[in-house]
Amino acid sequence: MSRFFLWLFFYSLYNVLMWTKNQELAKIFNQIAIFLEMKGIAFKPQAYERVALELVALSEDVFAIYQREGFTGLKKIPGVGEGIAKAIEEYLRTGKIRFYEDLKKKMPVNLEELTAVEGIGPKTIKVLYQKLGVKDLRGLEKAARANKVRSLENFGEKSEANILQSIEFLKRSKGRFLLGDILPEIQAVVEKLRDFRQVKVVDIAGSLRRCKETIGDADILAVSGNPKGVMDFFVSLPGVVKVWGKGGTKASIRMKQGFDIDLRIVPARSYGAALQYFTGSKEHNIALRKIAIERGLKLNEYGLFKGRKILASENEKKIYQALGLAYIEPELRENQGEVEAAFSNKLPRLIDQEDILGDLHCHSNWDGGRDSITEMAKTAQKMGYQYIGIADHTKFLRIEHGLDEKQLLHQKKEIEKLNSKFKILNLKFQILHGCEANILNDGSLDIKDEALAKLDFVIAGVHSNLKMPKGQMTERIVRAMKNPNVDIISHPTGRILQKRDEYQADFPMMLQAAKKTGTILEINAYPDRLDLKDSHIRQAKMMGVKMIINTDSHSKTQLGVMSFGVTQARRGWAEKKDIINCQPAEKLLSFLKH
Ligand code: DGT
Ligand code: CA
Ligand code: CA
Repeated sequence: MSRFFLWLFFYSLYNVLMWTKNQELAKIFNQIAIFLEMKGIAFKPQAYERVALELVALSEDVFAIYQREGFTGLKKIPGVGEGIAKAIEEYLRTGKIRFYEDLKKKMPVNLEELTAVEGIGPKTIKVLYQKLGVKDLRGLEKAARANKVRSLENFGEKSEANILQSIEFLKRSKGRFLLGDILPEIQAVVEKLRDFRQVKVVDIAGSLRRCKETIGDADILAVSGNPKGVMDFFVSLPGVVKVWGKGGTKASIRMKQGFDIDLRIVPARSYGAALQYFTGSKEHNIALRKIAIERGLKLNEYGLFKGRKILASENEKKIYQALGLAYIEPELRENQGEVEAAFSNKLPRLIDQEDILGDLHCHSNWDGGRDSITEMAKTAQKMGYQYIGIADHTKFLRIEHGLDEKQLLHQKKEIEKLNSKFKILNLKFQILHGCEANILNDGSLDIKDEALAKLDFVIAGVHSNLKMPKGQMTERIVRAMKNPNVDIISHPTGRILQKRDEYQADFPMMLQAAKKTGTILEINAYPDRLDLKDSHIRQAKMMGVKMIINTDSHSKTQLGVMSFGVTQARRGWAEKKDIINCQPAEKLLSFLKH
């Protein structure tokens, strides 16, 4: 598959998540679920949550379905019964759902803000509101600082301190957006600009082009014969809620999702220099400028100059060349040694999306996942993969419907059946059977070794007791690595971007243990995890510890987030040889322990 089609595929897969009405409704249904849970109503919350999930995974806009098939069409959406269909219809016709408005009136709390706090759920929100009048994040912080939270039933000094810590974390990450949330939206804006007649060239620059895990604002560059026309078009795009500034060649806007976009129109003859400059990072640019000065040259957003003579300006690659450097990929431009490496021709050959041949950390509907093994496999084949690994949760995780030894055996039979079908059809594709076992407090696993030994691969991860002291947590993970059945450690540091920090664990010690035991570390591609992070990936690579990029998908659409894992790996200087799912299945299995 050509790179363009791969890109298109991921883009459209991601776009599936972008139907706006579906998303608005999903948000409302999730909030209804929380309100109902506060009231202690059974089953209904799960029904609303399920429909919310179905809506975001739907491959069509509900509004289009309703226009075409009316009420009956709505009822065909999985999980949607009479009542929910009526609510959807009401929303599509009036923009409101009265039942939801009533719930909000009775409990006027900012659910989005409060549920963002780690450890705060529906029941807690209710108690906090009823006993302390807490409505939003500010109110919660005030109550916790006044030591009022600890006196509530089921709370204590420790949970109060945890709440404050979590609020601090939220505040620190405020104003930045997850790459995975913002990229599809910016790509949509770029497409609109590209389709606009007067735009000749348009590209993403800034931290988005460098694929940083979080983004302050989006930067777009364009070339046009009519900058003013483009400016007018840009500031009147649908979704613009504020225009911060609008000049002849530069404009800044805020979109309704809360992020800002800077658009700059630059001359075609200096496009390369501008793209280089506005891609950054600032630190990388400063390092380049220093090299230019050392050679008696001048580098700015208009070009590389020797006196008045232009040495390079139109083409970004030529700027690096004229500075005596190999071309540096955007993901590396952080002044972390890439300039020196480019100088001595020692830059890594970064991995590419096309190098990925499969995904091993995928959940099916056997545990809490949404789609069947067959559907997951079909999507993986469409993506051009050679294999997919099914790694459902094991029994300790009850809320995720973790599997026990017996269920794993049943699952194995189903997978064998599917694999023999692929063989008959002569497909170059196979399903590998694994699981994601839980690393318990003492480093043992929640499932018997005999059962694990029968699988193609075993992933193990920490999912409970995340706040252990450093020494204990390190020992816990290292002990799991020593288990001869454990091949891969999932999301090794446990962070959730903008929600919680890494576990307290000694990463260098984890690396040493991984190296010694031949354990593979996961780069979890899920946009709010990206775990390992870039600097960890680089350390692992330097130690010769192998890694695998997995999506941790709980539905087939989520398989598309692989691209975020790939760019993260690139930011960590990873090459094909470092990442085991760049290898065909046979070779990949040879990297595992058994
Ligand atoms: P962000 O938006 O915080 O995620 O990070 P960036 O890297 O996108 O930063 P932004 O939007 O402030 O600026 C875009 C690029 O413009 C930046 O990566 C490098 C360039 N730039 C901005 N300010 C300066 C500066 O003062 N000096 C230099 N050399 N470059 C700058
Ligand atoms: Ca930016
Ligand atoms: Ca900017």
